[in-house]
Amino acid sequence: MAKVIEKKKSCIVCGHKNLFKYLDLGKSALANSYLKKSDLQKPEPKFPLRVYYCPNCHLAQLFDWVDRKALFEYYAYLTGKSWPMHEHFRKYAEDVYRQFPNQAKQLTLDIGSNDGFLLKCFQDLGGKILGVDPAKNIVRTANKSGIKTLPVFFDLAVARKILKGYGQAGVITANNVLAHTDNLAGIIAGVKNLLHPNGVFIFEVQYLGDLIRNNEFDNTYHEHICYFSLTPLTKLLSQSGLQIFDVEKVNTQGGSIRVYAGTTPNPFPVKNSVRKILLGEKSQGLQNSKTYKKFGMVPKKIKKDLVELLTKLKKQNKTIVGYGAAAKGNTLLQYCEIGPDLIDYIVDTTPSKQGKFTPGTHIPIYSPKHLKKETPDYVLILAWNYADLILKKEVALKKKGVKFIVPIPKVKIV
Ligand code: JHZ
Ligand code: ZN
Repeated sequence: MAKVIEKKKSCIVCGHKNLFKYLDLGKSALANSYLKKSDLQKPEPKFPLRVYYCPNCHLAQLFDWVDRKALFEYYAYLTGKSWPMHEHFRKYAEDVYRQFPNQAKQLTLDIGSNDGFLLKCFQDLGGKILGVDPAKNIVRTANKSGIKTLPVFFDLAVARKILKGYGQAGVITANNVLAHTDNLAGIIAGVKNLLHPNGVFIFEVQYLGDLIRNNEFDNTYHEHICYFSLTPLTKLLSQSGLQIFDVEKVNTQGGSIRVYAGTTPNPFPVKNSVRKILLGEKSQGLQNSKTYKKFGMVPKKIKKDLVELLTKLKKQNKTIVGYGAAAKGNTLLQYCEIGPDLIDYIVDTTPSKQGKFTPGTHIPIYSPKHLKKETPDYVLILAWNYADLILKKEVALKKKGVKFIVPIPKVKIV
């Protein structure tokens, strides 16, 4: 049974104790814990969802930490099932090969490799690959499909074992992993230990600058312990003998950054991109607690607008369904208290989510084929990070007169 294992009172990066609470979303069931029909009558654990800002190093971090085994050892999200990620990761691997051809000839390790989609792209380019991921259900299929993956949480001990068995890594990647771990120091120490002195550590994290700018409060859930800007990341890595030398903005997950680091002494020249983003963070107010305080008021407004709209439509006898049973959607639905009384069902391409119910709100999830069987009047796009692509893909529904609602950055019908 999942439980809170720690209430984190000090900053993970700098140890500062005087943290400032800026976001309180009440209690929430775990965002990726989809329920079977037989679970619906059972008590469902819910945990507070609160985020704090460190005025010393500017990290934003979760207060209530849930046992990582409950979060990650069985995992519902599959990279390969979100089709826009295919092109993203294919290009990612090509970019790494182009920029770091010598490093890519050595071992490429992906931490939090999920179903191995990115590693497969590296493998197709001729790379020697290895994955590490704690989700036993996913690792099994990754290994079956020829992507060698170790079913563990990556840390220094695991890094040492890999070093013995495979040698140093030229490339280490970790995408949507650093924000998710309760052992940040352990992961970084492992990377430092395993990376070749000329190797490159590349990772993507959702970017706090976009999260704040675009009201993406629903990206808060128990899996996400850290909400990163570049400033605390720079400190975190340098404390462990790694130096960031390049950073670029990427448009995944509502806005992310891809960060490149080498071990000190850094073999790579530090690019101007780093300075530019650091300066941008100052001017955006990411180092000012007022910005966070203001952001803390966003959820209430979105809840009011969304519930008013859906209730009005329901009164007009309109049918409304959800698109994409995303983890973030489960924060949104739970915080807004939107259940099957307003949303009939949600469609999702992930087979392991289909036939299940959303955590906390108990809305049934079906395959996208269901939209043809029971065509609704309105579709609420819960995977709003893909709204443009979904709208393009679903022109047939639009032609039938179906209307789409996007909840973030503000509630609107498109
Ligand atoms: P998507 C996940 O968040 C979980 P989620 C995790 N914690 C994280 O940090 C980020 O990813 C990186 C479906 N879909 O990608 C697929 C359709 O049905 O926004 C997914 O279930 N049809 C690791 O879950 C969901 O929507 C479609 O056309 O918030 C999207 O989830 C498309 C494009 C997606 O991430
Ligand atoms: Zn701090």
